[in-house]
Amino acid sequence: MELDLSGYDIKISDDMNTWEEVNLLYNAALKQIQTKIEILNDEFQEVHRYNPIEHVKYRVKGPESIVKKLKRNGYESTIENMVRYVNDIAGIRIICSFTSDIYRIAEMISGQKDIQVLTIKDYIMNPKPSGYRSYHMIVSLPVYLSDKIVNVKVEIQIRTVAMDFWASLEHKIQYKFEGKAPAHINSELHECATMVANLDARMLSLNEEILAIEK
Ligand code: 0O2
Repeated sequence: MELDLSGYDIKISDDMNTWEEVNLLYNAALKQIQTKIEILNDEFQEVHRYNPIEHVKYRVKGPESIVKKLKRNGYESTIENMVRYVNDIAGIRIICSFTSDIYRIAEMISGQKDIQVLTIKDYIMNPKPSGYRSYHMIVSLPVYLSDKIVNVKVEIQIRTVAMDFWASLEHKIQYKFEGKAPAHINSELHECATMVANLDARMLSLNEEILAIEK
């Protein structure tokens, strides 16, 4: 994916990478993680006869969002700041069926030798005040270029189908109201988030019961 930066006030210092190089690196990191996730899913299918991953979405953050995030956090729009302070330029969202899959997948990813886990935010154990639930990891992995190895950061969000359904609608609502949704909508969303958590717990327990019978 090409980053079109015309029209954005971004300063590129002489000794820093060009946008093209940065873009190439983040795309390369996403490709590598994509392959790793596919292999892990295939292996899991082979061993356990079961697919933990429903689907995966990949994206490189658009320049407008990167600049907005830098400004919001009080940083000048330079490539150096972007690489240092914006952790989710390359983002992956892994959607699975059950909450237990989330932790299994996170463990499989962090167990890979060339992946370094920089931060973990477990919004399933500690949901956000909005009700948002998801498991976030910022990881770093080496990208091999012809003359150097560069460590590139990727944000991995792992959540169930139900959590994803909630997060998409909540995101749309917050976007529509520019983050200031009426109180009754926020409280309805929070109630729905609790229902989603209950649904996930009941579906997991049903699945475990079925698996026990199969054994
Ligand atoms: P966008 O446009 O989705 O990319 P950090 O990225 O670590 O510097 P932060 O906000 O501390 O900043 O990270 P956190 O809490 O891990 O959130 C990162 C991303 O999670 C957000 O990206 C959202 O995609 C998602 N997210 C976090 N909280 C919520 C929430 O309450 N509702 C929904 N729907 N999504 C949420 P961005 O950069 O905010 O936005």
